[in-house]
Amino acid sequence: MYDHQDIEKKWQARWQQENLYHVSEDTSKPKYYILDMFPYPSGVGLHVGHPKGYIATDILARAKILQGFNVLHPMGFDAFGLPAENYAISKKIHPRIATAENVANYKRQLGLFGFSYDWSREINTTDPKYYKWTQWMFAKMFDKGLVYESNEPINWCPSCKTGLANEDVEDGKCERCGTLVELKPLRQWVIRITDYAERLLTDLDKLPYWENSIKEMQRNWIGKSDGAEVVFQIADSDLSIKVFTTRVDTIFGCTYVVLAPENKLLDELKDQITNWPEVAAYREAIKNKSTLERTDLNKDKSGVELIGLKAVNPFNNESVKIFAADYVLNNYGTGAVMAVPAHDERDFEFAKKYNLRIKTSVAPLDNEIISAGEIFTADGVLVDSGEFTGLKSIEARQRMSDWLSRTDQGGLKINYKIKDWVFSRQRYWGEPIPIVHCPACAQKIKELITQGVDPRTAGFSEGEIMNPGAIVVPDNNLPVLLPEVTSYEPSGTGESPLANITDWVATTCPKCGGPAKRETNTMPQWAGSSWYYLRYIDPDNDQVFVDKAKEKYWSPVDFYVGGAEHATRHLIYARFWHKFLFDLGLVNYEEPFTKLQHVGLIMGEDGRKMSKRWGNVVNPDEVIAEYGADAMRVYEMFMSPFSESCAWSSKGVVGARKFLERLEKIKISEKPDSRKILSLLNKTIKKIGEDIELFKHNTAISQMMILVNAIYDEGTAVSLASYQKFLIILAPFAPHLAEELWERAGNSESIFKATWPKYDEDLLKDDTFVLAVQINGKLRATIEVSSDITEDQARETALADINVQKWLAEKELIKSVYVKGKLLSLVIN
Ligand code: ANZ
Ligand code: ZN
Repeated sequence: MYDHQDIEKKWQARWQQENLYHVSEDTSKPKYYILDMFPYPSGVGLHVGHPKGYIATDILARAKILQGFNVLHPMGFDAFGLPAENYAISKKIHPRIATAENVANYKRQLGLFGFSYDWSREINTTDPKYYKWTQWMFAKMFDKGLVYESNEPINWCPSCKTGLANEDVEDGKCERCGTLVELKPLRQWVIRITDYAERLLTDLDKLPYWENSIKEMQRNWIGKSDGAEVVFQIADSDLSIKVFTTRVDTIFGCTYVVLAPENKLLDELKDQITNWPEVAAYREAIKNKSTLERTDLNKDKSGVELIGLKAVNPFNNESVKIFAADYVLNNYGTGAVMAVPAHDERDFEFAKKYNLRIKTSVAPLDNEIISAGEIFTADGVLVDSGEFTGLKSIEARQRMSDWLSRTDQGGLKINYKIKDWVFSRQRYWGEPIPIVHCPACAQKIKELITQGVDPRTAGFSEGEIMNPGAIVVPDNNLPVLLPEVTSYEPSGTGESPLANITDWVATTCPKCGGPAKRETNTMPQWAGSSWYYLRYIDPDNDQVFVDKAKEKYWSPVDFYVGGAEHATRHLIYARFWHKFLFDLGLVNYEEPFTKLQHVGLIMGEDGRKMSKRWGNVVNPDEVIAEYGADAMRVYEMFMSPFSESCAWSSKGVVGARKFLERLEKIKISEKPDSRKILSLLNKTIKKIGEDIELFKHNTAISQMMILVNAIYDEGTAVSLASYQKFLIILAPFAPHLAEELWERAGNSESIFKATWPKYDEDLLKDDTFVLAVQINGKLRATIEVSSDITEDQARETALADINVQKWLAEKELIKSVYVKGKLLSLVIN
């Protein structure tokens, strides 16, 4: 009888009692660290899509345990941030209480699956014992001068009422709520992640076990761009415009220059711009336009000429018009471009609209004719380009950049698309930023600098000197606890709700003891998740965030599984954060994750994304109650290749359940197994071992199904030895049922204390061979036959073969000789 409810309850309790999944460092065994992207516990609980990755890592963890590894397989909760806070606001429950309830519910649900987590290592990013270290690491970044205060316009979500990092914006919309983001000037803390851009890029080559698609997404996000900067003097002015271009070879075709409307240079040039009111009005008009709208090729271009000003092309001293136009972004390159309408699409569109000159300076190499109204954007050969005429684009770029640096008018320049990390949020539910603002210290730093004294000699850190008045909270005052509040709704003013708690805000400066104010912005959700995998290694340590020797033993993470949506967010932040800790000598390896695997989504039965809106959400609690966790596990692993998305099917669960019911009925036989069964079992052992590692669970399961069918063909019974081997390879997939059958077979210890079976190479060979049939010494037929065929059977089989019969017609068989496993020789007259 397969009573899944009894069986699953029984074994989950037993595992817990025996503390089966508790691990510690053990140098006698190879280590294996398997990590899931930890969930943020939302109010609605898990749907059946969430655990897909967890099932796969659990299978890997259990297989590795059986294979003799010391396996670290932890779980925790990423519980700060907008989803938790928005849920709390909508339900009018304090986020701390709501989060605790949600975590409890998630743990209950995860428990139903029988996962092999070492729960003694559970972490929660909202626990002060945890976020103390998040704050501590931020403070180290601050000390190192990697953090700066800025008032630049940033992405602002009017619905979430907070500033966002570039990574939080998808197609111009807030990644959380889908609202179109605006640009808003805001005081904010920014981390200089761009200092790590080159390493984040080149070290991708050290990650051979990452999926290429994810590495490519990171490369694009980092967006390295090789080009040149060129200085255009402004005619009759001391000022100049620096542009960034990847196509300096086209510069003889430059017919105007464009500044981003926000470019500060405009303010400096104000007095010389005769149509300033028009320019100012344009600036105002485009203020809230999203980056997406501004850069979309298909959107109508707009701009305004700066009348009264001309820019001088350093290569030919030609004076060209200057525009302010919003297709140029202020926060990329230099916020200014040289426009070459003959060779750049956007410039071309703009030039057509404003009737500007279009001048060709690069021609195709193969004399291809460009028809009128078409532009040539590829590399080619320079024309009408002074002394550079005739050069190919690549060489021209090099020579022209050399000339620029020789004449001090620019030169080679590399730009990255990745932006510094906007790290403050104007929300309640996050880690307080461990900074206080002290006017006296600001004054002191100013004075020291005017006296020519290095403020470092007075005990100020690099960060404090860079951000005068911002004093970092010293280690022994951490954590800065998130204060209890009654009203935590976002204010929308650009101030965090913490700003209203005056007795919390008012504090004393840890440097000078004078009155100071606490920073009231909080950290983004990405903060706590940037280093959590390190904390699992040493979760209770209150001296350091992780003991370096333990870290050396367990790191790097061997296998990391999670959603592809994190490719350019969490996975960039965590790699950066890790490199920073590595530079401080606090961790042993430069990259945190050796192997990365993304999970394909599970869609609703109707093929749509599972959502309350479509009413197609399947709750795992119900599936498990009806069919059991093991059936659910087997089904989710069997439904499709792991990284592909696939629709849920209730029929599929029934199929998985039937498979388990069938194998539950297999009996133990006294007789030895047939060669066929032994061969199939050994093939299955080999295949399952390989497939689990490759995350090809679907083919592993179908191989087990083939084996079970073969056992049914032979009386539904196998020898005890074979039966036990089969249970062990089944155990990672259906751990409860495997334990139960293991016990019924007479074992008293958990199946997870057993050893993964070795397969026998000899038995992998097919149990058939190809019989060569010779007639009078000539090869006349080849027939596949069973390995245990007798001489008589071989002759009968040969004589029945039509290729043999052809030669036998009206002839008499005189003699036959059989060479076992190879050949049958017939002699006829
Ligand atoms: C002149 C030119 C001629 C350009 C040509 C391209 C083709 P990536 O690869 O993205 O780095 N550009 C530079 N700064 C910009 C900004 N702040 N906003 C909008 N566009 C900007 O592209 C660099 C190219 O994008 C630069 O090279 C510049 O246009 C434009 F036939 O300069 B190019
Ligand atoms: Zn002070």
